Amino acid sequence: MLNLIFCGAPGSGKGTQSDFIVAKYGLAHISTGDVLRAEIASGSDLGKKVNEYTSQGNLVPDALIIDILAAQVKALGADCKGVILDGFPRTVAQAEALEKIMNTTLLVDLQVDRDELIQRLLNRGKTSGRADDNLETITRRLEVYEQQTKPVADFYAKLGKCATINGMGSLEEITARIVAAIEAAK
Ligand code: B4P
Repeated sequence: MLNLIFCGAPGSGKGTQSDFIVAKYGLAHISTGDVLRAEIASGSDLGKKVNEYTSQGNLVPDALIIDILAAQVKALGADCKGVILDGFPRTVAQAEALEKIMNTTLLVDLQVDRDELIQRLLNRGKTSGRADDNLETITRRLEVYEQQTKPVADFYAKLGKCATINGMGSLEEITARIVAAIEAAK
């Protein structure tokens, strides 16, 4: 099984690069951001609760997202070659919960300069219609990332399972760097 975590600041390219790596290795793909946006779009009570957090740039509570993620992991088929978790875990508590249900091969930590992150997300906001792609919310999301998500990479580094990847450059260059790190970890 090849079980990967894509981690990095908002706009670092987790979703973009996951798509290439999923196709190359035939993996399943779980994006917690996509799962939460689908829940909001459904208009459910859970979706309304989730929207209160995400639209302000805050993380949804650990207890909620851990249950959602665990259900997605359990639903993977027996013939699954592995999975990319895109945007999970985002806190150390989520990482600890994950390691009880999945054996992670590697965490890919995408590093992108702050100015570039803001530019990418503002550009995405012109077409995404996402309530969280505006300057105020982006600033809050970057703060949350520094405080709560950066320690997740340290958690996996201590397990010897973290690859720090330069996320600046063309899509192809970044994909090649990620593939090299995966091949070294397999
Ligand atoms: P996510 O959906 O995970 O979104 P993201 O961090 O904004 O984006 P990503 O890094 O995937 O960037 P993308 O490839 O799209 O999370 C949204 C929200 O959901 C969170 O803020 C949080 O509230 C909540 N949430 C999710 N998971 C949670 C969890 N585990 N716990 C609690 N809450 C959780 O790239 C961004 C843009 O850059 C795109 O427009 C792309 O085209 C462009 N781009 C990508 N690579 C580029 C490159 N190399 N050069 C130029 N542009 C590039």
